[in-house]
Amino acid sequence: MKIGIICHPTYGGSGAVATELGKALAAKGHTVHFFSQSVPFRLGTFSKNIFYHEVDLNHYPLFECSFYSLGLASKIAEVAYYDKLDIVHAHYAIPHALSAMLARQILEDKCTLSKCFKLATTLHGTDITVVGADRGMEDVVRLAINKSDGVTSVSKYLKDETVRMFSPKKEITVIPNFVDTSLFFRTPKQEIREQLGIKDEKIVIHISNFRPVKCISDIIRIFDALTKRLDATLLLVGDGPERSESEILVRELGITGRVRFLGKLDDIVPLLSIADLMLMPSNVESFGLAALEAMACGVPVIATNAGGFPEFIVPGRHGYLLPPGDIEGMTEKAFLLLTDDAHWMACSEACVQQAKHYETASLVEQYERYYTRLLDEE
Ligand code: GMT
Repeated sequence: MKIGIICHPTYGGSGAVATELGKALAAKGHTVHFFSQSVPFRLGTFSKNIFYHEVDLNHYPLFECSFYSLGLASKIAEVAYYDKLDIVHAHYAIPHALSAMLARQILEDKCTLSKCFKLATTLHGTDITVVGADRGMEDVVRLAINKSDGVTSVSKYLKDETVRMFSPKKEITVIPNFVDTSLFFRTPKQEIREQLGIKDEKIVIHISNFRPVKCISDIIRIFDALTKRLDATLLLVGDGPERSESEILVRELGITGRVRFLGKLDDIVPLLSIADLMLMPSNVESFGLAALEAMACGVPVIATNAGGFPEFIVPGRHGYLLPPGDIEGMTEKAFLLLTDDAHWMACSEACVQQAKHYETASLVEQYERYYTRLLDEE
């Protein structure tokens, strides 16, 4: 198949899912064209089946807006026409599915619609939250969903939310996030601990784009309470709007010596491999890919019982799920996991087994079958 993938290049789950999907499809012999504003963060090195098309943000001095969506539409139309794309897979309804719809309209005169690409749209969550915050966007998201040939969501939670808010005309298929367990597995390296100046203490980790929804201050407060009872280091990987406030809070609590802000890192396996606990106290996560990647590396997770987490984290077996904002409860569970070695070991092993149910190969096959189904439909 010839597949176009539209994704955000930024540090975040949707870009990671889209990029890993495209790489895996290319490795299976499909031709994959990526469309993005800059090179997606996990795209990596050359592959003969992968093509990358950068979309110009087209800032004109006269206008205060960017023409990204229009530039993207025209780029998709051009590539779809000359490279004969079968499928365009938009990661996010807005603006990506809308740009793909516009590309189809551009092509209407050039090819009959039956020969034009099929549009698959994957919802990752923020489409829905954007509408939650701004009802004025509702119709535009509904249009993108209803005009796609097929829509997938990354969790049952997100599917239910989408049905509740948009009453879409078509069935939404759940295809969860995935992890490549041949890359994400535990290989603890002493030199990583040494480079970080960590001796025998426990290591707590969090990885995200530091958006408010991630509740970074809760992480810092849980960790602060924990360090009053045991020796530990907190690794904060990633960057984003909450970073400065978080650094201030760490200084105010007097725990700068125990907290490392490591910034954005592509290869997180060496850090996950030495971690004892992942904290993800997000207000909501449509799935929570970082938690799954941690589990593949044998790291139990303490997260919230909101959104998609309960679909793959079983409390007591892979970590614990608590209500958003329950700092005290999360601290207690973190303390339990970090002090009961037998319990930690059982959780760590169960996490590795659970991650295998979300193996890249089988989820990529689901996407392939999904594309084939769309292509077979009239
Ligand atoms: O979590 C983020 O802020 C990034 C966001 C994205 O668009 O990259 O992640 C969303 O998509 C991921 C991949 O499907 C999911 O694993 C994340 O849970 C989801 N984030 C939220 O729902 C907050």
